[in-house]
Amino acid sequence: MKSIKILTPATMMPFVADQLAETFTLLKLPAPGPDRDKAITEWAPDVRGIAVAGHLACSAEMLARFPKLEIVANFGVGYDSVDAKWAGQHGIIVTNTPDVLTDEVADTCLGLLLMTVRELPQSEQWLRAGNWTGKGPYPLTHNTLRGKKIGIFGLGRIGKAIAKRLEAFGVEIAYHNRSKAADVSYPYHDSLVGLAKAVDILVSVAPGGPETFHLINADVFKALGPQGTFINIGRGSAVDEPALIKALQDGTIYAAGLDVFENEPQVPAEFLTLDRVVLLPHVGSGSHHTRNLMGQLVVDNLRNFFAGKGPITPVAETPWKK
Ligand code: NAP
Ligand code: 8YV
Repeated sequence: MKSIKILTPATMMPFVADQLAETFTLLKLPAPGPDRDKAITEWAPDVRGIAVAGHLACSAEMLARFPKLEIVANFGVGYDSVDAKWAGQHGIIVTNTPDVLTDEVADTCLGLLLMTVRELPQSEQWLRAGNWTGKGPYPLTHNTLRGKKIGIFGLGRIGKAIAKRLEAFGVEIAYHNRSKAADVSYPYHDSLVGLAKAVDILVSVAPGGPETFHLINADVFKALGPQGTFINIGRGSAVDEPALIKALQDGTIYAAGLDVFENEPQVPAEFLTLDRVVLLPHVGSGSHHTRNLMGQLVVDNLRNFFAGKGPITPVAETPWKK
């Protein structure tokens, strides 16, 4: 398979790049700028596979530059940075990394939820600043998980793993998807506003992309209400961030915990000025254990595909037909 040329950004994790270089001829793309563009123009005619993470947007325009492209292996379960619909229409397979990260992301989500509701980062900061001895105990929190209803927007693989953990916390769970899930008995809401109205805490683990773009908007925050908490572990593009900032500033909702943002790694400065907000730098799947499993799936998808055995985890828009 050494004659097969695979393109990847130079920032791809070494665990992945090293294995790809063992099997294929690996072309490492320089950082964005004129050098990257020159390299793409020079290499594009021969590239048959791309290994990519969110840091290289594979729009239709980008994919169209590679006439011999057969497969895009995405590092991540969310593949909103790849135009999979266009790929499907042009006979290109897209793969992602489902399941191997589900439990890690669900664990992180529960951590973020508890941090936000019980103000754990703020109280730790209180101790570090010497306030415990100076000013006394950290103030009691108004927020709690006790007696709360939690709504999950995007009850798929990760959403269900979050719900399973939440069951052990003794809270009520409800959800919104485009369609009712067959394998759960949690109350289903056919609208996001309806779900937000019915719960105290809204957790989004919905995918990004045009279908969810800014769906979590001012109406949703109004429905969640002044005691409400919003947690996002899905994608930042699903949230109207200015509306969220306003809702937090004027008390439309009480608190938020965010692992994802619309223009990562940029985080709107207003979030940093708000007291009842917990901010994480997209660390949902970020352990060596889980990132290695994801990386291995990227490598295995490419190796399997070019060995003629088909992709392991093709996305819905590009089903594998032998
Ligand atoms: P999944 O199994 O495909 O679940 C996605 C769920 O969202 C499905 O239940 C789907 O149900 C629902 N959904 C999709 N589009 C919707 C829409 N327009 N309106 C309402 N519901 C919609 O995916 P997953 O493995 O759980 O991953 C979910 C997302 O988590 C990923 O796409 C990624 O963006 C994010 N993620 C974040 C991190 C992190 O580090 N923060 C890590 C991993 C994943 P219906 O089809 O019935 O609508
Ligand atoms: C990754 C993620 O950190 O899988 C996803 O969709 O958001 C995360 O697990 C990200 O995709 C790596 O770029």
